[in-house]
Amino acid sequence: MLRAGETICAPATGSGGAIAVIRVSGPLSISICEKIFFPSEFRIRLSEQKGYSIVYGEIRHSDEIIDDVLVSIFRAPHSYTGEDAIEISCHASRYVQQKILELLINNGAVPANPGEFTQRAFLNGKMDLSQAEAVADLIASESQMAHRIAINQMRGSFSDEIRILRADLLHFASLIELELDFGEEDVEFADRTQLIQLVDKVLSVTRGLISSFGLGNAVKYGVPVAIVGNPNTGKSTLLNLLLREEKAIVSDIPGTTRDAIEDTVVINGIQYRFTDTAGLRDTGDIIETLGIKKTHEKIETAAIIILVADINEGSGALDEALRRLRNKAEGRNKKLIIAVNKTDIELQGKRIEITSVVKPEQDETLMFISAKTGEGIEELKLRLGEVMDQERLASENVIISNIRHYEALSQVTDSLVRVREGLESGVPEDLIAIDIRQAIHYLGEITGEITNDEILGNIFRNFCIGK
Ligand SMILES: Nc1nc2c(ncn2[C@@H]2O[C@H](COP(=O)(O)OP(=O)(O)OP(=O)(O)O)[C@@H](O)[C@H]2O)c(=O)[nH]1
Ligand SMILES: [Mg+2]
Repeated sequence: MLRAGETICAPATGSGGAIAVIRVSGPLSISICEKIFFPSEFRIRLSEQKGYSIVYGEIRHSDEIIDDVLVSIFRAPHSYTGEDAIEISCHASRYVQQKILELLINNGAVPANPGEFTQRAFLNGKMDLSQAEAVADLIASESQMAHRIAINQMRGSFSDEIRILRADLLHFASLIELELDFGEEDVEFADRTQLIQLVDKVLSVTRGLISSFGLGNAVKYGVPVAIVGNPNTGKSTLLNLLLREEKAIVSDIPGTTRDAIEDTVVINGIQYRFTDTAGLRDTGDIIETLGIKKTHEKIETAAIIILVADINEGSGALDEALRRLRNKAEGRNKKLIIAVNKTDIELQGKRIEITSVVKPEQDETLMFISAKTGEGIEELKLRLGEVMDQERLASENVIISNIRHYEALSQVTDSLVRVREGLESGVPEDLIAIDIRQAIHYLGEITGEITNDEILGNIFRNFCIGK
């Protein structure tokens, strides 16, 4: 997998646009490019240029001019990868790009693997592993919040936090191991109470990070929101309104929606994944029954549920729907928004009746909307943001969104819980030291201080080519 001596090349830009960038990195970058690139100022030699300079000229193959290009020169270690590197800005024709890559390869470069530029940056110490992962997250980010989490991680705030924890634990380990060295003499260098305090401090940080994962993960992939309710209450109308698109079929026939219909939209900086579902009722229709089964599955996986009710069906129907939903969501940390719909055709007194009978519990909100006129929709959107803990997202707190980090932090926490128990119940130092070492190991895996080909392979395989 490691082939640091090679010079790699790949297109760095996606399809579309007028200009494309081809990236070259490795010890022979400049000399390979010199063979195919001819500066318009003929006295200029690429190999004599300083880093961060740009040269204008032609890419040629024998006598054939392939393109007018700009060549940017980077000198090790001042490049993304830390190696000598070249970026060729050419026109975005697929033919031109292919031709330039061919020329580069014929002159000694090799095609880059997915993520190989970033992997080299990691191996050359330009960034740690969690920062490298954040690069991929940044490229994939589609909302302000996903962007914020990625950029914080890329700038190293998460890595810093992990490194502090690791340093704390290394200090702890050294105290314990010192005692081990003096094993026979029964000395205690480390004050137990202080050790317990240190473990508690680290534990509170790792637990905080772990608990941010649900939020971080939802923000990264779109917060799953299930729109559920009785047939004909206006679920599909609401979906279309939120997506600003006629995505789902709307009709006055109960049981119109049979399959779960899903799409994402960014509202106030957060991406949501809304799923419109088949209305819940007993039916003999086989297809509809399958749809209703899907609705139940969506309720399971949603972070937020919007229960849509028809205002004119009154509190009885709503209470019944609510009771069933609460039973189903019992014990799971789901937020519920009760959206009483069709306020535009409210029969007199219905709103008052519903408000006086239906009592939202904790994590539930009752609101009145019209999916037809848009009344109350802004409030609904705001409420979605509040439910998503927007303040916490906007704060400087580190939020993790990467399952690999989550799993490593869970291991750290498990090890530290054992350490704490061990300290309290007087377990021998050598056993405690093992758990401490394990916690340190897993923290090191996050930043890449400890790594192996398998971990690296898993991470960089998911990158695109050219990154
Ligand atoms: N007046 C009024 N009619 C609405 C409103 N929302 C939906 N409707 C109408 O109610 C009927 C049912 O709407 P749908 O959006 O298809 O309802 P649904 O909940 O998706 O229905 P199923 O898919 O059958 O479960 C349609 O005729 C809509 O035009 C509203 O806010 N006001
Ligand atoms: Mg529908």
